[in-house]
Amino acid sequence: MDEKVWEKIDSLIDANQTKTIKELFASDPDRAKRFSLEAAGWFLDYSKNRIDSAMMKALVKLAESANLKTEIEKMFTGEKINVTENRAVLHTALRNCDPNAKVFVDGKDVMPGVRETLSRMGDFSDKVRSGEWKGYTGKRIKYVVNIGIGGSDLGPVMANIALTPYSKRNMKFFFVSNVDSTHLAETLREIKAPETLFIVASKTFTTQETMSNAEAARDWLVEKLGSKDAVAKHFVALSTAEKEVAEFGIDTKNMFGFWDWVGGRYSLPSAIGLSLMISIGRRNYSKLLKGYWKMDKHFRTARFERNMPVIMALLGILYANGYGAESYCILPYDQYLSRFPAYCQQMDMESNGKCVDKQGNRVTYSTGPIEWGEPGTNGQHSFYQLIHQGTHLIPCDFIGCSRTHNPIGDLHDKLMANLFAQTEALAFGKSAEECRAEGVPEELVPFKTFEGNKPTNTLLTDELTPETLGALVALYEHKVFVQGVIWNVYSYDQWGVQLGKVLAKGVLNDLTAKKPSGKHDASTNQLIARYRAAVGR
Ligand code: G6Q
Repeated sequence: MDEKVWEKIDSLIDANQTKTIKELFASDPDRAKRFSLEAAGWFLDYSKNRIDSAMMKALVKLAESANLKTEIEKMFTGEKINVTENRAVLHTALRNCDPNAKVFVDGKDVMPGVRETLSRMGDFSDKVRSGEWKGYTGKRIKYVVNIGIGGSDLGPVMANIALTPYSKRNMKFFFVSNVDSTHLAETLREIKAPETLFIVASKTFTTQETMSNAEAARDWLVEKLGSKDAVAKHFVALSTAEKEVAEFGIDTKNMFGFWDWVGGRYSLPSAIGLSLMISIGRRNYSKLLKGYWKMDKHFRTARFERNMPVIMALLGILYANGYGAESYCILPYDQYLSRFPAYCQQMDMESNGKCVDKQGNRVTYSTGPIEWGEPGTNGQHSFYQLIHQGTHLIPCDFIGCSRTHNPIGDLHDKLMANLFAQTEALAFGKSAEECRAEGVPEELVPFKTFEGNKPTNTLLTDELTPETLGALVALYEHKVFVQGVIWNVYSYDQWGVQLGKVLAKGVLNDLTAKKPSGKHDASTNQLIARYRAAVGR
């Protein structure tokens, strides 16, 4: 990161140390308006942050000094910015709705393939939704089970919940990810084989968890329907690995492909979104892509001072690197976004959880923050206490929708009142004087005082729709991208995940072999021995 720019930011932090968010509001009546903007159906109010115009200027310099503009173009135009895997990073091509767009990788336009897959997915989901696609015994599909993990699970799960109001209510959707047999077993209890479609979602088609669950599901289906021929009617694959898909026994006509330039955690708008498309239909799925695309265009073209993902990224960097904040909270005040924090957690922590810069040196500053969150108002009755009065600085994003899909009495007013009230309380707190004026006994004043000055962003949309969901996901994707550029880390590899995949194989051999190798450390050997004894090996 540019040290000169950081000197400026640090000096502004020092100068502002005594200026609380409350004082910043008091001295600037236009503040709320100035530090707000709209893009792709979302309104961002970032005025409740520890910033003024000088700070925002310095932060924008940070982006400029990292050549952000050039880096954005590199991503959108298919340059191989995922250097350690020698791959382009083109999730933006998946939702490029311009019918004339061309995007080249290795001299080949990828857009015809993107459009062709989308159209095949559309035809297939139409057939499943209408009942034209029949199972082996001639029954229509009622249950869809997506088997995948990580990037091949979290996006579809999050979006399926988020877009429930648009879902086909006479069908049921399940997501099996964990290699814990309980996950599959409990799902199998809920479904009927003749009416079930299994979607095996795996970019590599080699992931232990997914393949084990898929094989077990295939055995279950064959046993229930009495023939291996049933597999073709009940299994489809979402993958980049045609050979492995065929080996599994899935007809490659029923395989929906994608490409190595789609990272797992960015793959929701690829074939990985098939379960969602079946649920909400191809038209709503197109609207989701349109929402993504709107945010993509905003990100690519808006100047940094008015660029929503850039602003959110810069604010995150201010707290992580300027104030030493270690974590960061995402708080959706919409039950349909209940899995959005978990989805962002993977996207952010897998992308920027890196301690080595692009030159291969250990970084001297903190990178990706610990990200967490729960839907409001539940969190208010658990961990908000620590955000209000604990010793950690935890910047928060509050996300809300002005209209609910389910109006019941004044519940929605109450929900939104809570959202706004929390951001107000976090920013402005309650002083000792205010407590005394309320008649709080002197001995309780220290406990009932709220420092305030806690930074929050508020994101508002009129309604959660396929389009606004797409835009929201793209917003966070691009925020992560910008931070990766400024931290100078490779955001699109995940060697830590790969390590886990390799390690588990070695240990599995030792759990099941006649004699364990004893090659591990003393603790791991002991745990392996204890497990073997308990299961009688
Ligand atoms: C995502 C990661 C990881 C991946 C899973 C599943 O960016 O690479 O979460 O999505 O490990 O991988 P497969 O899709 O290959 O099964």
